[in-house]
Amino acid sequence: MEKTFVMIKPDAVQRGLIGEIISRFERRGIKIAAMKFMRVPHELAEEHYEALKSKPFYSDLVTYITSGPVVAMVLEGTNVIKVARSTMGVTNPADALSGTIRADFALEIGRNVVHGSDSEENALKEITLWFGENVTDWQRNVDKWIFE
Ligand code: IDP
Ligand code: MG
Repeated sequence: MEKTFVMIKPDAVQRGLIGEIISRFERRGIKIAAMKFMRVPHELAEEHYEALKSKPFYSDLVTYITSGPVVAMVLEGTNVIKVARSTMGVTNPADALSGTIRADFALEIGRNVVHGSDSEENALKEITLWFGENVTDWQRNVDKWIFE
């Protein structure tokens, strides 16, 4: 079963949106395989966003992600990399479809409330970076009603 890395960013934590956001994934049928509430160390933020190092917004992005606690998660399910991102909506909340997390809870690209891995390669990289081996393999009783 596919896995992805999702983070509830500091703005969403400060705004009391943790439950709302997790509910969206849970209700869709996505399974939680790991979760932690934490302050992001500067080096971890830099490594997580390494691919964006050359972007003009990179240092603001690292400041944003380290500005308060986040909820880091590993989510599991059929096509979960793609499905988690479609549940989140596109990067700029102004362009996100209504009903997605970013459209429903955010206005600006630099305060877009959630992160989700964008490829199999990055999902694996991010899960390893944030959780190492601490991912829980478990069976839900409802799995047979969600996974064919
Ligand atoms: P994604 O989060 O939808 O995968 P990425 O292009 O990977 O989008 O960018 C990572 C994060 O960097 C975004 O979620 C957003 O917080 C921030 N970001 C991206 N583009 C901009 C920008 O043009 N200005 C400010 N922040 C940006
Ligand atoms: Mg990205």
